Amino acid sequence: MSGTGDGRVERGSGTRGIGAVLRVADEVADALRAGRPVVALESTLISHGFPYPENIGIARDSERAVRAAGAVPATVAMHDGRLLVGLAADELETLATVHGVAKVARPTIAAALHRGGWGATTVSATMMAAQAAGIAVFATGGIGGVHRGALVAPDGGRGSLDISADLDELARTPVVVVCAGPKLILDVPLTVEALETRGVPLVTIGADEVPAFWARSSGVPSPISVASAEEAARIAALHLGLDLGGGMLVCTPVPEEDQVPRDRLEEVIDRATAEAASAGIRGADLTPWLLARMAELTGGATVRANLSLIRNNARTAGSLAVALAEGRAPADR
Ligand code: PSU
Ligand code: MN
Repeated sequence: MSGTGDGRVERGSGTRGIGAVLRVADEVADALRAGRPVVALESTLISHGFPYPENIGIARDSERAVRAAGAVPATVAMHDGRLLVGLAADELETLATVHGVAKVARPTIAAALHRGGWGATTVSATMMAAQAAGIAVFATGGIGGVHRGALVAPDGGRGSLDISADLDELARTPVVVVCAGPKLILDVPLTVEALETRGVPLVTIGADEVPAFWARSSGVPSPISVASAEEAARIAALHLGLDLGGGMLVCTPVPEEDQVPRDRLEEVIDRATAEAASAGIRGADLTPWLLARMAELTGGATVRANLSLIRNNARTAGSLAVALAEGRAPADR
Protein backbone atom coordinates (compact mmCIF):
# COMPACT_ATOMS: atom_id res chain seq x y z
CA MET A 1 0.00 0.00 0.00
CA SER A 2 1.41 3.39 -0.87
CA GLY A 3 0.16 6.95 -0.62
CA THR A 4 0.05 9.08 -3.73
CA GLY A 5 0.25 12.35 -1.83
CA ASP A 6 -3.22 13.46 -2.94
CA GLY A 7 -5.19 11.53 -0.39
CA ARG A 8 -5.28 8.33 -2.40
CA VAL A 9 -3.68 5.04 -1.66
CA GLU A 10 -3.07 2.29 -4.19
CA ARG A 11 -3.34 -1.26 -2.97
CA GLY A 12 -2.51 -4.56 -4.61
CA SER A 13 -2.72 -4.81 -8.38
CA GLY A 14 -5.12 -1.88 -8.49
CA THR A 15 -7.33 -3.42 -11.17
CA ARG A 16 -9.34 -5.97 -9.19
CA GLY A 17 -10.81 -6.19 -5.74
CA ILE A 18 -12.14 -3.49 -3.48
CA GLY A 19 -8.65 -1.99 -3.45
CA ALA A 20 -9.24 -0.84 -7.03
CA VAL A 21 -12.03 1.54 -5.93
CA LEU A 22 -10.62 2.52 -2.54
CA ARG A 23 -9.42 6.04 -1.69
CA VAL A 24 -7.76 6.10 1.71
CA ALA A 25 -7.15 9.51 3.29
CA ASP A 26 -3.46 10.34 3.86
CA GLU A 27 -3.81 10.54 7.66
CA VAL A 28 -5.43 7.10 7.75
CA ALA A 29 -2.89 5.57 5.37
CA ASP A 30 0.00 7.01 7.40
CA ALA A 31 -1.42 5.58 10.63
CA LEU A 32 -1.97 2.15 9.07
CA ARG A 33 1.57 2.06 7.66
CA ALA A 34 2.99 2.92 11.09
CA GLY A 35 0.81 0.31 12.86
CA ARG A 36 -1.05 3.02 14.79
CA PRO A 37 -4.68 2.35 15.84
CA VAL A 38 -7.43 3.28 13.38
CA VAL A 39 -11.22 3.01 13.82
CA ALA A 40 -13.57 2.87 10.83
CA LEU A 41 -16.94 4.62 11.23
CA GLU A 42 -20.01 3.93 9.12
CA SER A 43 -22.07 6.56 7.35
CA THR A 44 -25.62 5.19 6.95
CA LEU A 45 -26.41 6.49 10.41
CA ILE A 46 -25.40 9.94 9.11
CA SER A 47 -27.54 9.84 5.92
CA HIS A 48 -30.44 7.64 7.04
CA GLY A 49 -30.28 7.54 10.86
CA PHE A 50 -30.76 11.17 11.89
CA PRO A 51 -31.98 14.44 10.38
CA TYR A 52 -29.63 17.42 9.90
CA PRO A 53 -28.02 18.85 12.03
CA GLU A 54 -28.03 15.95 14.53
CA ASN A 55 -26.37 13.80 11.86
CA ILE A 56 -23.36 16.07 11.25
CA GLY A 57 -23.05 16.61 15.01
CA ILE A 58 -22.82 12.90 15.75
CA ALA A 59 -20.48 12.31 12.79
CA ARG A 60 -18.05 14.90 14.21
CA ASP A 61 -18.54 13.74 17.81
CA SER A 62 -17.72 10.15 16.79
CA GLU A 63 -14.49 11.21 15.12
CA ARG A 64 -13.56 13.30 18.18
CA ALA A 65 -14.30 10.38 20.54
CA VAL A 66 -12.05 8.07 18.52
CA ARG A 67 -9.25 10.68 18.61
CA ALA A 68 -9.68 11.26 22.35
CA ALA A 69 -9.11 7.53 22.87
CA GLY A 70 -5.84 7.76 20.95
CA ALA A 71 -6.87 6.35 17.55
CA VAL A 72 -7.39 7.81 14.08
CA PRO A 73 -11.00 7.91 12.78
CA ALA A 74 -11.83 6.81 9.23
CA THR A 75 -15.43 7.55 8.25
CA VAL A 76 -16.35 5.42 5.25
CA ALA A 77 -18.67 6.52 2.42
CA MET A 78 -19.01 6.24 -1.34
CA HIS A 79 -18.67 9.04 -3.87
CA ASP A 80 -18.68 8.92 -7.67
CA GLY A 81 -17.47 5.37 -8.03
CA ARG A 82 -14.98 5.36 -5.16
CA LEU A 83 -15.11 3.97 -1.66
CA LEU A 84 -13.71 6.70 0.58
CA VAL A 85 -11.97 5.65 3.78
CA GLY A 86 -11.53 8.83 5.80
CA LEU A 87 -13.56 11.90 4.83
CA ALA A 88 -12.45 15.53 4.76
CA ALA A 89 -14.57 17.97 6.80
CA ASP A 90 -16.35 19.30 3.70
CA GLU A 91 -17.10 15.77 2.47
CA LEU A 92 -18.65 14.89 5.82
CA GLU A 93 -20.80 18.04 5.65
CA THR A 94 -21.94 17.22 2.10
CA LEU A 95 -22.85 13.65 3.04
CA ALA A 96 -24.93 14.99 5.93
CA THR A 97 -26.85 17.53 3.83
CA VAL A 98 -27.10 16.29 0.23
CA HIS A 99 -30.33 14.59 -0.93
CA GLY A 100 -30.56 11.17 -2.56
CA VAL A 101 -27.69 9.43 -0.73
CA ALA A 102 -27.78 5.69 -1.55
CA LYS A 103 -27.77 3.16 1.30
CA VAL A 104 -24.92 0.84 0.36
CA ALA A 105 -24.63 -2.73 1.62
CA ARG A 106 -22.86 -5.79 0.12
CA PRO A 107 -25.75 -6.53 -2.29
CA THR A 108 -25.89 -2.94 -3.58
CA ILE A 109 -22.22 -1.92 -3.64
CA ALA A 110 -21.67 -2.49 -7.40
CA ALA A 111 -24.93 -0.78 -8.40
CA ALA A 112 -24.05 2.19 -6.19
CA LEU A 113 -20.59 2.48 -7.78
CA HIS A 114 -22.30 2.38 -11.18
CA ARG A 115 -24.85 5.04 -10.22
CA GLY A 116 -22.28 7.55 -9.00
CA GLY A 117 -23.10 10.36 -6.59
CA TRP A 118 -23.02 9.89 -2.84
CA GLY A 119 -23.55 6.64 -1.01
CA ALA A 120 -23.51 5.85 2.68
CA THR A 121 -22.13 2.53 3.85
CA THR A 122 -24.02 0.23 6.20
CA VAL A 123 -22.25 -2.16 8.55
CA SER A 124 -21.69 -4.72 5.79
CA ALA A 125 -20.18 -2.32 3.24
CA THR A 126 -18.14 -0.52 5.90
CA MET A 127 -16.66 -3.84 7.05
CA MET A 128 -15.70 -4.64 3.47
CA ALA A 129 -13.99 -1.26 3.02
CA ALA A 130 -12.27 -1.49 6.42
CA GLN A 131 -10.85 -4.91 5.67
CA ALA A 132 -9.64 -3.82 2.24
CA ALA A 133 -7.89 -0.82 3.80
CA GLY A 134 -6.37 -2.90 6.61
CA ILE A 135 -8.51 -1.49 9.46
CA ALA A 136 -9.37 -4.03 12.16
CA VAL A 137 -11.85 -2.09 14.32
CA PHE A 138 -15.10 -0.40 13.36
CA ALA A 139 -17.79 1.40 15.37
CA THR A 140 -21.49 1.70 14.56
CA GLY A 141 -24.64 2.39 16.60
CA GLY A 142 -26.59 -0.85 16.60
CA ILE A 143 -26.14 -3.70 14.15
CA GLY A 144 -28.88 -4.92 11.86
CA GLY A 145 -30.25 -8.42 12.36
CA VAL A 146 -33.35 -10.57 12.17
CA HIS A 147 -36.41 -8.33 11.90
CA ARG A 148 -39.49 -9.05 14.01
CA GLY A 149 -41.86 -11.04 11.80
CA ALA A 150 -38.97 -12.41 9.69
CA LEU A 151 -40.01 -16.01 10.30
CA VAL A 152 -43.75 -15.73 10.94
CA ALA A 153 -45.95 -12.70 10.22
CA PRO A 154 -47.96 -11.23 13.13
CA ASP A 155 -51.14 -12.73 11.57
CA GLY A 156 -49.51 -16.18 11.53
CA GLY A 157 -48.76 -16.06 7.80
CA ARG A 158 -45.43 -16.31 6.02
CA GLY A 159 -42.66 -14.12 7.46
CA SER A 160 -40.69 -11.44 5.57
CA LEU A 161 -37.31 -13.25 5.84
CA ASP A 162 -35.86 -9.76 6.38
CA ILE A 163 -32.46 -10.48 7.87
CA SER A 164 -29.81 -7.74 7.62
CA ALA A 165 -26.76 -8.34 5.43
CA ASP A 166 -24.81 -7.24 8.55
CA LEU A 167 -25.04 -10.77 9.99
CA ASP A 168 -23.53 -12.65 7.03
CA GLU A 169 -20.86 -9.96 6.71
CA LEU A 170 -19.85 -10.50 10.34
CA ALA A 171 -19.50 -14.20 9.48
CA ARG A 172 -17.16 -13.65 6.54
CA THR A 173 -15.12 -10.46 7.06
CA PRO A 174 -12.45 -10.30 9.78
CA VAL A 175 -13.23 -6.95 11.38
CA VAL A 176 -14.17 -6.21 15.01
CA VAL A 177 -17.50 -4.34 15.11
CA VAL A 178 -18.35 -2.31 18.21
CA CYS A 179 -22.05 -1.58 18.77
CA ALA A 180 -24.68 -1.15 21.51
CA GLY A 181 -26.34 -4.43 20.56
CA PRO A 182 -28.92 -5.28 17.91
CA LYS A 183 -31.49 -2.51 17.40
CA LEU A 184 -34.47 -3.27 19.61
CA ILE A 185 -36.83 -2.94 16.61
CA LEU A 186 -35.37 -6.37 15.71
CA ASP A 187 -35.98 -9.79 17.18
CA VAL A 188 -33.00 -9.74 19.56
CA PRO A 189 -33.11 -13.43 20.66
CA LEU A 190 -33.22 -14.62 17.01
CA THR A 191 -30.44 -12.19 16.05
CA VAL A 192 -28.21 -13.59 18.81
CA GLU A 193 -28.99 -17.16 17.65
CA ALA A 194 -28.26 -16.22 14.03
CA LEU A 195 -24.84 -14.86 15.05
CA GLU A 196 -24.04 -18.08 16.89
CA THR A 197 -25.08 -20.17 13.86
CA ARG A 198 -22.73 -18.09 11.71
CA GLY A 199 -19.82 -18.54 14.11
CA VAL A 200 -19.61 -14.89 15.16
CA PRO A 201 -18.33 -14.32 18.72
CA LEU A 202 -20.59 -11.93 20.63
CA VAL A 203 -18.66 -10.27 23.44
CA THR A 204 -20.41 -7.84 25.81
CA ILE A 205 -18.35 -5.39 27.86
CA GLY A 206 -19.43 -4.88 31.46
CA ALA A 207 -22.78 -6.72 31.43
CA ASP A 208 -24.16 -10.25 31.47
CA GLU A 209 -26.96 -9.54 29.01
CA VAL A 210 -26.75 -8.51 25.37
CA PRO A 211 -27.58 -4.79 25.31
CA ALA A 212 -30.62 -3.71 23.29
CA PHE A 213 -29.49 -0.47 21.60
CA TRP A 214 -31.67 2.22 23.30
CA ALA A 215 -31.93 0.03 26.43
CA ARG A 216 -29.08 -1.40 28.46
CA SER A 217 -30.42 -4.94 28.55
CA SER A 218 -32.42 -7.26 26.30
CA GLY A 219 -33.13 -10.14 28.66
CA VAL A 220 -30.91 -12.32 26.44
CA PRO A 221 -27.75 -13.60 28.16
CA SER A 222 -24.55 -12.56 26.38
CA PRO A 223 -22.65 -15.62 25.06
CA ILE A 224 -19.39 -14.01 26.26
CA SER A 225 -18.90 -11.19 28.78
CA VAL A 226 -15.72 -9.28 29.64
CA ALA A 227 -14.85 -6.48 32.04
CA SER A 228 -13.20 -3.98 29.71
CA ALA A 229 -12.39 -2.93 26.16
CA GLU A 230 -8.83 -4.14 26.82
CA GLU A 231 -10.07 -7.63 27.63
CA ALA A 232 -12.27 -7.60 24.51
CA ALA A 233 -9.14 -6.60 22.55
CA ARG A 234 -7.26 -9.66 23.81
CA ILE A 235 -10.06 -11.97 22.64
CA ALA A 236 -10.20 -10.06 19.34
CA ALA A 237 -6.45 -10.52 18.84
CA LEU A 238 -6.82 -14.27 19.36
CA HIS A 239 -9.89 -14.49 17.13
CA LEU A 240 -8.28 -12.53 14.29
CA GLY A 241 -5.02 -14.44 14.76
CA LEU A 242 -6.78 -17.73 14.07
CA ASP A 243 -7.55 -16.56 10.50
CA LEU A 244 -11.08 -17.97 10.68
CA GLY A 245 -12.25 -15.45 8.12
CA GLY A 246 -15.04 -13.93 10.18
CA GLY A 247 -15.37 -10.91 12.40
CA MET A 248 -16.31 -10.40 16.02
CA LEU A 249 -19.15 -8.41 17.55
CA VAL A 250 -18.41 -6.34 20.66
CA CYS A 251 -21.43 -4.90 22.47
CA THR A 252 -21.37 -2.12 25.03
CA PRO A 253 -24.57 -0.84 26.69
CA VAL A 254 -25.88 2.69 26.17
CA PRO A 255 -24.80 4.99 29.05
CA GLU A 256 -27.25 4.62 31.95
CA GLU A 257 -28.41 8.24 32.04
CA ASP A 258 -29.50 8.19 28.38
CA GLN A 259 -31.19 4.81 28.10
CA VAL A 260 -34.92 4.45 27.48
CA PRO A 261 -36.75 1.93 29.70
CA ARG A 262 -37.36 -1.31 27.79
CA ASP A 263 -41.06 -1.65 28.67
CA ARG A 264 -41.72 1.84 27.34
CA LEU A 265 -39.89 0.93 24.12
CA GLU A 266 -41.75 -2.36 23.64
CA GLU A 267 -45.13 -0.62 23.67
CA VAL A 268 -44.05 1.78 20.98
CA ILE A 269 -42.20 -0.80 18.85
CA ASP A 270 -45.38 -2.85 18.48
CA ARG A 271 -47.19 0.20 17.23
CA ALA A 272 -44.39 1.35 14.87
CA THR A 273 -43.96 -2.17 13.45
CA ALA A 274 -47.70 -2.51 12.77
CA GLU A 275 -47.78 0.91 11.09
CA ALA A 276 -44.80 0.00 8.87
CA ALA A 277 -46.54 -3.21 7.81
CA SER A 278 -49.79 -1.49 6.88
CA ALA A 279 -47.90 1.26 5.03
CA GLY A 280 -46.02 -1.43 3.03
CA ILE A 281 -42.57 -0.27 4.21
CA ARG A 282 -40.02 -3.02 3.58
CA GLY A 283 -36.46 -3.83 2.47
CA ALA A 284 -33.74 -1.23 2.97
CA ASP A 285 -36.36 1.43 3.83
CA LEU A 286 -37.66 -0.41 6.89
CA THR A 287 -34.90 0.28 9.44
CA PRO A 288 -34.63 4.05 8.73
CA TRP A 289 -38.43 4.33 8.76
CA LEU A 290 -38.74 2.57 12.11
CA LEU A 291 -35.93 4.64 13.66
CA ALA A 292 -37.65 7.87 12.58
CA ARG A 293 -41.07 6.70 13.79
CA MET A 294 -39.65 5.61 17.15
CA ALA A 295 -38.18 9.10 17.56
CA GLU A 296 -41.63 10.63 17.04
CA LEU A 297 -43.43 8.17 19.29
CA THR A 298 -40.98 8.65 22.18
CA GLY A 299 -40.77 12.43 21.89
CA GLY A 300 -37.08 12.27 20.96
CA ALA A 301 -35.99 9.94 23.79
CA THR A 302 -34.69 7.32 21.32
CA VAL A 303 -32.70 10.00 19.48
CA ARG A 304 -30.95 11.09 22.69
CA ALA A 305 -30.15 7.46 23.51
CA ASN A 306 -28.97 6.79 19.95
CA LEU A 307 -26.61 9.81 19.92
CA SER A 308 -25.23 8.88 23.33
CA LEU A 309 -24.62 5.23 22.45
CA ILE A 310 -22.88 6.11 19.18
CA ARG A 311 -20.45 8.42 21.02
CA ASN A 312 -19.87 5.74 23.62
CA ASN A 313 -19.25 3.08 20.95
CA ALA A 314 -16.74 5.31 19.15
CA ARG A 315 -14.86 5.88 22.42
CA THR A 316 -14.91 2.16 23.24
CA ALA A 317 -13.76 1.22 19.74
CA GLY A 318 -10.90 3.72 20.09
CA SER A 319 -9.74 2.10 23.34
CA LEU A 320 -10.09 -1.35 21.80
CA ALA A 321 -8.07 -0.36 18.73
CA VAL A 322 -5.35 1.15 20.95
CA ALA A 323 -5.12 -2.04 23.02
CA LEU A 324 -5.09 -4.17 19.87
CA ALA A 325 -2.26 -2.12 18.34
CA GLU A 326 -0.23 -2.24 21.58
CA GLY A 327 -0.66 -6.01 21.84
CA ARG A 328 0.60 -6.61 18.34
CA ALA A 329 4.29 -7.47 18.06
CA PRO A 330 6.17 -4.88 15.97
CA ALA A 331 7.12 -7.68 13.55
CA ASP A 332 3.44 -8.26 12.79
CA ARG A 333 2.79 -4.66 11.88
N1 PSU B 1 -26.76 2.21 13.91
C1 PSU B 1 -27.50 3.33 14.15
N2 PSU B 1 -28.27 3.82 13.13
C2 PSU B 1 -28.29 3.23 11.90
C3 PSU B 1 -27.49 2.05 11.65
C4 PSU B 1 -26.74 1.59 12.71
O1 PSU B 1 -27.51 3.86 15.27
O2 PSU B 1 -29.00 3.72 11.00
C5 PSU B 1 -27.49 1.41 10.27
C6 PSU B 1 -26.23 0.59 10.00
O3 PSU B 1 -25.63 1.09 8.82
C7 PSU B 1 -26.73 -0.82 9.78
C8 PSU B 1 -28.07 -0.55 9.20
O4 PSU B 1 -25.90 -1.60 8.94
O5 PSU B 1 -28.57 0.48 10.06
C9 PSU B 1 -28.97 -1.77 9.16
O6 PSU B 1 -29.86 -1.65 8.09
P1 PSU B 1 -30.70 -2.93 7.60
O7 PSU B 1 -31.54 -3.31 8.81
O8 PSU B 1 -31.53 -2.43 6.44
O9 PSU B 1 -29.71 -3.97 7.22
MN1 MN C 1 -33.31 -5.75 5.59
